[in-house]
Amino acid sequence: MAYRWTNDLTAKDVTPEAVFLNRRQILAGLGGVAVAGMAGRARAQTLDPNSFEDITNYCNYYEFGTGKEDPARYAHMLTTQPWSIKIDGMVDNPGDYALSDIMDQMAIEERIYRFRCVEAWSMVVPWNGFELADLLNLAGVQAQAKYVAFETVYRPEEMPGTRYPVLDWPYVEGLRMDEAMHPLTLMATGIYGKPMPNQNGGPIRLVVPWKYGFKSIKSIVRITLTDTQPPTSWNKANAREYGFYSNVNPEVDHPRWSQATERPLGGGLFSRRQPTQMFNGYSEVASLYEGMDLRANF
Ligand SMILES: Nc1nc2c(c(=O)[nH]1)N[C@H]1C(S)=C(S)[C@@H](COP(=O)(O)O)O[C@H]1N2
Ligand SMILES: [Mo]
Repeated sequence: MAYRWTNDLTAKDVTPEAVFLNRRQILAGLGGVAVAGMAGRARAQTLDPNSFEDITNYCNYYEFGTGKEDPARYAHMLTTQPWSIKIDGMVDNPGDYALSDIMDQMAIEERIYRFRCVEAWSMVVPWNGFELADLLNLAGVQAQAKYVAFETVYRPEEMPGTRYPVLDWPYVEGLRMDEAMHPLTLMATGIYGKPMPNQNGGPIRLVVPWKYGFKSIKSIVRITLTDTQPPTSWNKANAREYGFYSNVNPEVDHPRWSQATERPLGGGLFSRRQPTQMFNGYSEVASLYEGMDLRANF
């Protein structure tokens, strides 16, 4: 497993180091990057990742408690080795896939993504991982499959937060097939080149950077290909507040607060709200929703 992390990704101008980045990283990994026509020079939007400390100590992982610091305190209780993912439903090769076998077959990339929680805070995370599409192709998606359903591990004895009926456990999420297959959609296995900390969804979690954070389900043990839209935890908990799509959208407010701006984490005293971007800045996904009313399909 080769890590190709480089701090050069935060530089304002991507200089000759760009040679070492593959096309996917240039198009997708930097999010805000536009490949300039001039002399093949790529120009990066400044996207300074939050610190490892910030990213791993301010978390949402309700299976370990609803406080932002609960996951960092309790998630060590979760056994993450060995780990396997059951892939079932409309696939040619259903079965239990050992994470170690999956990792052997995947090229691990770095992706620096903006991350926007529905609660209106945001951060920038240097994830390591592989595209969900690569895993789905390994399993062989059948033509009739239209959605992908995900499930988080559920072990009450290792997850003190599940004693409380905050959500209907296990935590479940879902994507439409074209969203799941999009090259931005990542199965993340690390942060800053380190294995994924349990509190951030170790050993493997989803990252869908143009959607609110709760779509990025943690500690995945099951992936099911289906022809019907799967139930999702937050939608089951409050359908009026949390839709299936949950694309970041500054024009569609949460019923209880505005989504027009967000508070970047880690700014300390100088923390200022910044405008929220449509699709969290990942405008390349807009074509997936062409012709859809994004207010009705929130
Ligand atoms: N299983 C599970 N996945 C989850 C959550 C959760 O409570 N349980 N919280 C979600 C929410 S609301 C957010 S904002 C992100 C937070 O990811 P982070 O803690 O790595 O920043 O995880 C998402 N995935
Ligand atoms: Mo969130």
